Amino acid sequence: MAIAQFGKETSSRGEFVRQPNRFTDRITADGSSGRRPEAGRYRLIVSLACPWAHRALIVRGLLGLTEVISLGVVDPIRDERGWRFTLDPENRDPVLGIEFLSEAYLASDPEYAGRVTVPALIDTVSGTVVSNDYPQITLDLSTEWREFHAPGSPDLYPVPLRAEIDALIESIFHNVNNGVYKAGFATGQAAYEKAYLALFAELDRLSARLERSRFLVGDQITEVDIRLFTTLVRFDAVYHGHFKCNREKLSEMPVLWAYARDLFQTPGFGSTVDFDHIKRHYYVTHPKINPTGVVPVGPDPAGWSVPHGRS
Ligand SMILES: N[C@@H](CCC(=O)N[C@@H](CS)C(=O)NCC(=O)O)C(=O)O
Repeated sequence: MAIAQFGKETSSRGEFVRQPNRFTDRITADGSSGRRPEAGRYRLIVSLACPWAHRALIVRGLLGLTEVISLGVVDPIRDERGWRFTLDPENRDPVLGIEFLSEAYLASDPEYAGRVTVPALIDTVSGTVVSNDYPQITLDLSTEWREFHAPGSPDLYPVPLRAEIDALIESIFHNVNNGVYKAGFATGQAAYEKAYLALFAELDRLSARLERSRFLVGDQITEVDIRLFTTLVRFDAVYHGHFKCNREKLSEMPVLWAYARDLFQTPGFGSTVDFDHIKRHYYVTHPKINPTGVVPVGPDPAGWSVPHGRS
């Protein structure tokens, strides 16, 4: 069996099995979780390369929470000690005062031995991790932080649409968001092909759906569009080549490509996309997949600004 990129998360059949999220505390509007929303107290740590962190970055912006929840951005390249704050003066996060995200994880759980992941929501008072539970972080920003939402901000998780949104979230997570990782991190042919087929079957279903409606659930952007977007925007730059998801490029799937451009051109989306961080992260930090660490120059991002023609 080939050597896996993440050995502890690879099954004997060569399948990638993602680790559970360790920190799952919540910040709730009524404080019943022991924490309530507070302006300036919590800090969101992201990598601009990471699709799971990217969701939180988009939602925070769309809801007008940028002055309420501060943002720290890690270097897209991890060293053996993990995510680093080398983009900040003196290589330290200016608010938390730490050089490595692992310091916050270990302050929260000195025994922590899993991967130190982004996004992470940190309590700036204690310096500990409140949550690295990325699916819950965005839902809580939408539903529990309402008192701080900017006037007129969208409802990304409307109550009457939740059953439909949740069902799509589930299949998109398994087949697309995590599906590209299952293809890319597979160490066996069968595991890879299974993930590849499931991915493109789901993309075909989504494409058919998006032929009929502008967004995944009706004519408004919801949480599930954001979750699909963060995978689609990385597709041609990374997943098509590096993760071998190459039946077609996104730019060769007309409906999905126009839909992705529609979102990209919506305020709060395109400005959060950093193709340099995205490409350097994947191509440099997966040495089992790309041993040379050479980062591709293309594709030309100019296509993202071509009018999408959707309405
Ligand atoms: N928390 C989830 C998802 C978040 C995640 O995987 N983030 C990636 C970046 S896209 C990360 O932080 N990886 C750190 C590592 O692999 O050491 C997980 O543990 O799988």
